[in-house]
Amino acid sequence: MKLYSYFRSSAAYRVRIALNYKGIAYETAPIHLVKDGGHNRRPEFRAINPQMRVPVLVTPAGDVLIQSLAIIEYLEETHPEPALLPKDPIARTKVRALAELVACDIHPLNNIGPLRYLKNTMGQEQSAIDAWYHHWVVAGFEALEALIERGPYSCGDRVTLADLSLVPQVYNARRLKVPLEKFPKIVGVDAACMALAAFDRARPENQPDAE
Ligand SMILES: N[C@@H](CCC(=O)N[C@@H](CS)C(=O)NCC(=O)O)C(=O)O
Repeated sequence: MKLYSYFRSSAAYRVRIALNYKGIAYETAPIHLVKDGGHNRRPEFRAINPQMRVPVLVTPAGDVLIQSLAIIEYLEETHPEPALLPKDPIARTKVRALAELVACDIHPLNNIGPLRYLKNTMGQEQSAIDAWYHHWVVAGFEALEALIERGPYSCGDRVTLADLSLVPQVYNARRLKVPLEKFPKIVGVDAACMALAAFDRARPENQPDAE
């Protein structure tokens, strides 16, 4: 497997955790999202992913897969153990809901493309952009904090897809200095996950393109 990734990309971080957790070997193809206006915008990467985003996973058969949650579902179907989704349909839906709360409702508002648009096209000051970032993380985390029922992980005593979404978002929140004191359950889940080798190996600092 080949993973087009950027060390700080939280969507790629999700997929790195899934690959590690399931023990699937992969090579990293780094795509710098910032240098020279973003190497993801080069024609050679656009030919791989017309959306010009990471992650992209290329399977040994040459299939090109995009969108982190879809890629993780593919990994779950092809490498069912250890499972990232519970078998019970209600429990599965709850796990997916927490994963999507982060991946669909927090992350897109704070992604590099929209933030750049706020700055370059809408002419917003950095302080206004930081306030926007904090606002949407805090709104999402308030809901998540209420939805986490019991630890040590987001949905109980097993790692699930929900944790793969949460941990990269916590990393981003810390990097952008969002205060997390109001979210003890989220901080606890993050700590429990980071104690696992699969999560530790996936962290941005441990990537070949880390700066
Ligand atoms: N929904 C997508 C989001 C992918 C995404 O937006 N990736 C970001 C990095 S976290 C990216 O490549 N951004 C480049 C850009 O917007 O120019 C997923 O989950 O894979």
